[in-house]
Amino acid sequence: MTAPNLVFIMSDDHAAHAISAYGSRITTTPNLDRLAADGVLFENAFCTNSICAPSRAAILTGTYNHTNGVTTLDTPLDNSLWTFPQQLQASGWQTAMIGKWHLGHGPGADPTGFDHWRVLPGQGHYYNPVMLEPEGRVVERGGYVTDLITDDCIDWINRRDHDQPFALFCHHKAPHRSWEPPPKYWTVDEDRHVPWPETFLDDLSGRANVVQSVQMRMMDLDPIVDLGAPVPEGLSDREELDWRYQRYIKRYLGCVASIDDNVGRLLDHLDTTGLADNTIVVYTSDQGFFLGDHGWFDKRLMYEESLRMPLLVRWPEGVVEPGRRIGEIVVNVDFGPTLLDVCGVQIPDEVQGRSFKPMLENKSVDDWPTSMYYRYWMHRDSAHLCPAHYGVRTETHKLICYYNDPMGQPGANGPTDPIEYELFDLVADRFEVNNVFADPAYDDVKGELLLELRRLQTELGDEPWLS
Ligand SMILES: [Ca+2]
Repeated sequence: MTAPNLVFIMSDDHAAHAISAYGSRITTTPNLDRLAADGVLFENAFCTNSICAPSRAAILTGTYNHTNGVTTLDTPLDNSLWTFPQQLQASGWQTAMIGKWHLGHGPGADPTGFDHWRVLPGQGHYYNPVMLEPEGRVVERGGYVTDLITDDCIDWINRRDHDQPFALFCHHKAPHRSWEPPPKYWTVDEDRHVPWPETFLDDLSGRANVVQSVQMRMMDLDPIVDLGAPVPEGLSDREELDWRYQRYIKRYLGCVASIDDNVGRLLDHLDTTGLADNTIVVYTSDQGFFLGDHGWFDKRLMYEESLRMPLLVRWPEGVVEPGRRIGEIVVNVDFGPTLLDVCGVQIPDEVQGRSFKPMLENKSVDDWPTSMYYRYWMHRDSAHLCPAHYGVRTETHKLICYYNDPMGQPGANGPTDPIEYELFDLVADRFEVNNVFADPAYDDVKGELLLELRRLQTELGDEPWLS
């Protein structure tokens, strides 16, 4: 087998439940579904910290944020750290990073390990974005960001050295806040009433106080900046809530539709150039997103909609039984070692993640972990007031400890709040509306999960919070 190529497509804040292959109730994504049909779909791929920069750093370095230092949005990536694209480059792959980087800029944080890079500064813009290249070059672009990033990816594929394998990182900005779809999708959903999620009217009773006070409600969206229009006069509270949700979700889904179109365009290009058979295509997002679930937008919390990453892997020469859905828990730090493994490249010992290549080949892995560790550090972040927490998720339960302390982390704010816990039985309560932490019937489960949390922290080298 010749060395495979890699096309790694990552969008920003694209929740799995906005992909039809994941059973979305609100949209269809035919091109992403193509990837799921021809490859495998991971039902339980989770991020280890549900915000942009930390998840990106975890993917690139194969390590948790307490190890790589990118704990919050205000902690750039030290670009002298090992990353899996660097390893691919050193092993003979041509590499390119195009689109959203969001791990800092300048000599200590610019992308490394890439033969070519052209990235958005910070969050970048949806329309007519500026893009950055090595040596401080600034490129002014005219057009819509998702189209432009795809154009650049296709262009780079065409002008690469055809004698070497390649690894292309196509990182979309969309569908990040503030949502600006392309003109094609401005009015397409105008007359549709998008159904509310099951937990849209969740009153959050029984959940931690710090969770009840996050500023992620529909009413916390800025009508002009986020929704593109002032709230119409004369609406009842419930009517305004629905107006906000419809504006929010339609703009979000318009951005998603453009991602899907452009994934299709890239897949078509691999087909027409004869590259598809020997190219691994990955689609993921840096984390999930609340699409009105629990009444919220945004991410950060360890709840399912935010924790879950879409993960689709197409690998024609390696995936056995295409169309399969894989239920094992995998995490973002596993992505790098897996892709190195698939490419036949050695995985260094410092990597904390583990290769799930055998799952692609439909082989069982006897000692694969059945729990995962999560930590969000950015206490009371200025935009959402989301609390600092860590937790453990198993195949059936989730325990979250809101330790509620900024701990001097960049971008985290005081004051410290009292420690609180949540425990969810994911089998009986998949929407996480019933916190059973204080329920005596769950005392045994609670004890086991507290021990498992501590075990994971010890194994991964993280420090528990101490009062
Ligand atoms: Ca993100």
